[in-house]
Amino acid sequence: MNGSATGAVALQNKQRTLISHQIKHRTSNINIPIALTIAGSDSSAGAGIQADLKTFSALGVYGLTAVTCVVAEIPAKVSRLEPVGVEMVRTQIEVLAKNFPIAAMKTGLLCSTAIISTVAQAILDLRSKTPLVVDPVITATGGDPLLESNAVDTYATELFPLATLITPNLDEAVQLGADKIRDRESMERTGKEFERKFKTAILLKGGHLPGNDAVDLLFVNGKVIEFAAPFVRDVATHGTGCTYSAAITAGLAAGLSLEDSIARAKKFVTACIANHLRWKSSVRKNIDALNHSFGDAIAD
Ligand code: PXL
Repeated sequence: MNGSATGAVALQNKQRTLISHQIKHRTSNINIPIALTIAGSDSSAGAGIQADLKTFSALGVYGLTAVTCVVAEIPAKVSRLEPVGVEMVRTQIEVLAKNFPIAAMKTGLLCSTAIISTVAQAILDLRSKTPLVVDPVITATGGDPLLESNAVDTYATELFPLATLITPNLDEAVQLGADKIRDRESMERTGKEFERKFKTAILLKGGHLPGNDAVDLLFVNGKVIEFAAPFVRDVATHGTGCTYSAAITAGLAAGLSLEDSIARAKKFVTACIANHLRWKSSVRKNIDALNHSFGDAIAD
């Protein structure tokens, strides 16, 4: 080794020593709850598994992922979507469930009938009572279709019966068989009908109804519970559904009740929108992204 190389190694060692002195070692992380997301990858990282992982981290939960499809997109436009093979989807779920104490799970974009069926069977095979939040993703925020057109029935027959909570927005509710929802009254009618039909709790998200608040209604055990927050205007909100359902899942993983998980998640998603990031794009006017990075501030 020549003189300058020896000097470089000595410097590296010095840096290493300095760094290791700065890091506090904490090994007792066994109490960190674990949540699994079974969802698609969004290349622009505002939605999908990327949003789920950021949300889990912000809320103090360790996130695991089973990837169902890969989407090349920016917030306003989907360019290409490729499903992952069903065996690969099944194996991801199986190895994770065998090895980690998963405390709650969610599904996001499942993209095809075959993947919905595979995920439902893999979850059934776990024979566990782990809470499951199903976000029935059908269309991207920008309007592009994400789910095979005939796959909606498979949701209803195979996956919904395993769910602790289903979280449709108003458009998804219509695609799942509801009449058009125009007001609070038709929201209540639809939610009650869905709770009876799908035999599980429903969180119907009314974000797009007129008014100053974004109002969501939880239908559980025959009761209706309202969650409202001021509507944040003039932000492109790609990924809010994923973030909301991931935050609910994080709450369930941490042992909160369904109602408390939703109340905290509503605050979290509203704060992510209010504190959004914005960049100027060379091709379009702006790119907005949710800001997931301040979970502690709203956690309690
Ligand atoms: O926001 C819905 C959604 C869910 N999952 C993935 C997505 C999108 C929207 O584009 O890409 C992977």
